[in-house]
Amino acid sequence: MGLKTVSGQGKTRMAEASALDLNGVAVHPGYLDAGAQAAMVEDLRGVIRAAPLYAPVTPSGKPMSVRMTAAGRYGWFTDRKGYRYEERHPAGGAWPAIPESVLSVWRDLVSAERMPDCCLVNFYAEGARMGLHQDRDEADFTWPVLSISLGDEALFRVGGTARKDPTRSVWLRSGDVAVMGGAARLAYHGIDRVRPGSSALLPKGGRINLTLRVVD
Ligand code: MD3
Ligand code: FE
Repeated sequence: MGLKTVSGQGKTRMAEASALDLNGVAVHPGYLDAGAQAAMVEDLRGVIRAAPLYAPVTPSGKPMSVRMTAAGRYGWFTDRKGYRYEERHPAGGAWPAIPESVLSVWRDLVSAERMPDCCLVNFYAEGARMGLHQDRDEADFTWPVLSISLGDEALFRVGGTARKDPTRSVWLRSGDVAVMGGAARLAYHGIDRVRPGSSALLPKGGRINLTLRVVD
């Protein structure tokens, strides 16, 4: 499948011919080439320097295996008090700006009219996972969530809007981008496992996932 010219928001650009559909989630395999991935990781090093990764705790008191930070006006946050968006990192400072390299993916695949308020940064070391859940702490579900995968491959699972709905799985690889819009915006989803050593992008291994969200 080759490239084709597409028009939208008054501009014409080259785009992939198609995305894969996984229960309504549009997966764009290899959306970012190796150079774009490396440049994005450099930008994320700046984010993590300003807002270090921390270990979130669920409202029930369980530590999450994924470490997190964020960029943008809001960061998604969890502790004993509950799930919510916060305007400050737990150390007290405002979150850093979302890098332009990241915003440009949103502009290209979602919209140039409205930018995301939150870029949640999830870091998966070996053994980290994320249980099946919905993303529903945002005010407006008409905006999609966009996800960018960097580093080691991860087994992504997505179901329907009820927890009992059947699920399908796909390996997300470094440079893949997924867009969850329409009915899939409230689909249950999670990460079952990460395949250690499957990518050389991060020198010490692991996986970074970015999720871009419109919060309010
Ligand atoms: C499907 N992150 O941060 S990204 C999360 O890879 C989260 O770190 C996973 O789930 C990760 O909340 C999965 C893909 C994703 C993100 C949001 C979705 C899939 C989604 C929202 C609705 C449906
Ligand atoms: Fe999620």
